[in-house]
Amino acid sequence: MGQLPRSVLKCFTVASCLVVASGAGVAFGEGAIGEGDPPGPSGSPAAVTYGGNITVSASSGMHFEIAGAAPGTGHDQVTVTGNLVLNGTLQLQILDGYEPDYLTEFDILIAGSRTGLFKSIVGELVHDDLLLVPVYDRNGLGLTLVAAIPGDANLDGVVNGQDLLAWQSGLFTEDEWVEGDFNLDGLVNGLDILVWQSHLFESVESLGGAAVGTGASVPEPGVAVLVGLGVLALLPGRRGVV
Ligand SMILES: [Ca+2]
Ligand SMILES: [Ca+2]
Repeated sequence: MGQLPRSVLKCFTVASCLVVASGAGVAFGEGAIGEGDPPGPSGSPAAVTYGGNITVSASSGMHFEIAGAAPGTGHDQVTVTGNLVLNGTLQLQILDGYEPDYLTEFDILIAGSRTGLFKSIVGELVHDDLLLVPVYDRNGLGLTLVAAIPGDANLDGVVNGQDLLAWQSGLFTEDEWVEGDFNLDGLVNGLDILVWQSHLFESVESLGGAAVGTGASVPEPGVAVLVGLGVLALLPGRRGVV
């Protein structure tokens, strides 16, 4: 029997635990998610369904263990049948040195309806060229993690001009990875393009990785010109810092 909400909805301290679970309040599933503080390295991923509504407060968050691609056995998955309101911190813990193939997807949250986003993320970095990025409502309502190359906004396995276009369209107005928030700080601005620039033309193939899904395409040589000409001019207040 799964344990909700305390074990699933990670409270960083009891005093700051402002997560509210309401509605039918029936939790079922196997194992528990996010037990312990912090969870041990030998934790056990689980899939749990909560038959109500869950609201995550700004001072709290949710914790997910990732050790494989299969929900419930490889990684934590929480299904909320009601409304899910997100805020606070998304805390990821990669177990046992797991290194997913590029573009592997992990549906960690499934919701009847969803509003809000996690405002910060920890534990997303697998290594310098691979991280788990949050993508909302990718496979139905909820949250999916995608194993991505830094800067790959459209998640096609290559960092190129198409990702620059995504960043441009999201500049100063959007707040998600697919819109150009490459450093995952909730803002799309000049700092993100530095991430994109440092990984430009990297692909799953060039990194020696195995791709899941659509695979990599050929980079566009012409993008380098765009980088040199205009990008640094879009770094507000960074003169002398970068
Ligand atoms: Ca791309
Ligand atoms: Ca950003």
